[in-house]
Amino acid sequence: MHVETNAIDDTWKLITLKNDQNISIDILNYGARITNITVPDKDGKLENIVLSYADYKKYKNDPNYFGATVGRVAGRIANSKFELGGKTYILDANESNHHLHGGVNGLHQMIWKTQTFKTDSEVGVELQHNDSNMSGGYPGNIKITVTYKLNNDGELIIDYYAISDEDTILTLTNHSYFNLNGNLKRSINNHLVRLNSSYFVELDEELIPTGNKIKVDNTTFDFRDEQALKAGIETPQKQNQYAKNGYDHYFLLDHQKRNSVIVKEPNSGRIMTIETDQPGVVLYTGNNLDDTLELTERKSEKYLGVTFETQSSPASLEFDDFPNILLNANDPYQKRTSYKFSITDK
Ligand code: FUC
Repeated sequence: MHVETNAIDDTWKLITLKNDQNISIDILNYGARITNITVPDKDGKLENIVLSYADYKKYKNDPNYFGATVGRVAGRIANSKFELGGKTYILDANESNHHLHGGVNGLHQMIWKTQTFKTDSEVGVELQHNDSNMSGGYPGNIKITVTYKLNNDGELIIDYYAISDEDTILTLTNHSYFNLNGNLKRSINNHLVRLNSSYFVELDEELIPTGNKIKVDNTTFDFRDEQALKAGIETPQKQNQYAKNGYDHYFLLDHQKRNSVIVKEPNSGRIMTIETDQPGVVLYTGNNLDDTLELTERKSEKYLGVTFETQSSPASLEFDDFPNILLNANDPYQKRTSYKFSITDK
C-alpha cells in the first residue's frame, strides 16, 4: 500500500491512495474531492469509475459538485431559511430562491488541510476545515474532518467528524458521480441498483420535498429487488419527469448498516457495495449534465454518472417526521459511508 502527495500549484494538491491490488484513489484538497477511482474490471483491466474534469481549474466553478464533500447541508433548503432556537437564519439563495449544497461558499469550495497516514491495514488522508460562525449564514464555529481510507479488501471508507460551538444544522455527503463501465465508455442507464428502501420523498417541480413519503411499491422507485436505472429514465411517471427524466430523490433506508446499496455493471462485471450509518440516500442520475464539459476521458453527457448521496434530510427543517439535521453545541457529529469495489464471479 502506498500514499503520495503531489502539488498542482501553490495551494492545491492531489493525494493518491493505492492498495496492493492496484486500486487507486485521488483526492484533491480543494473541496476534499475525489477526482479518480481506478479499479479493475472482470478481466483485470484498470479503469477510472468517477467523473472528473480534464482541467483542474474547472473545479473552481463547478455546478455539478464532482466528487466533492458537500455541506454544511447537502441538498436543498426551501426558500433559503430555517428556524433554530427561536431565531430565523437566512442562507445564500444559489438555486432560484432556494439554498443548494451549502451555498456559494460551501465546503466544496474550501481548501482543506491534509494529513496523510499509513498503517498495517490501510492508507489514508485526513482533511480538515474550520468553518466560521455565520459562514454561508449557518450558526456556529464548526471544525470538520473528513477522512478517506483505502484497505486491501478493496474498500474505501469515508469518515465524517464535526463539532460546533453553537447549536446548528449539518449533514455532509460525498458527491462522486460513478460510472462502473470504466473510463466513461457508456451511460449509467444499464447499471443495476439494489437499494433497501420502502419509501422515497416526493418532490415538487422545483425539486423541493413536498413532505410526502411515498411507498415505492409499483413505482419506478422500487429498488428492493435490483433494477436498471433506465426504469426511471425512460418513464412517463411525473416524479421522474420533475427530475428532468431520471432520479433526483431522497430514499429512506430500511436497514441502516449492511449493504445499503449495491450497484452492478454487467459488461465490466464491476460491483460497488455501499454501506452507511446515514438514514437515507439521494439517488441522482446526472440529469443536469450537458454535453459541454471536458471530462478526463471524453465530453460529458446526460446520464454519464450516478451519485449516491448518503445523508440526512434537510426537509426535516419543515417536516417533523424526517431524519433530522440538528447538531447540538459540543456534540460530536460522526458518520461513516464505505464503498467496496469487487467483480462478479466468473
Ligand atoms: C444533486 C441534485 C441536484 C443538482 C446537483 C448538482 O445532488 O440533487 O439536482 O443538480 O446534485
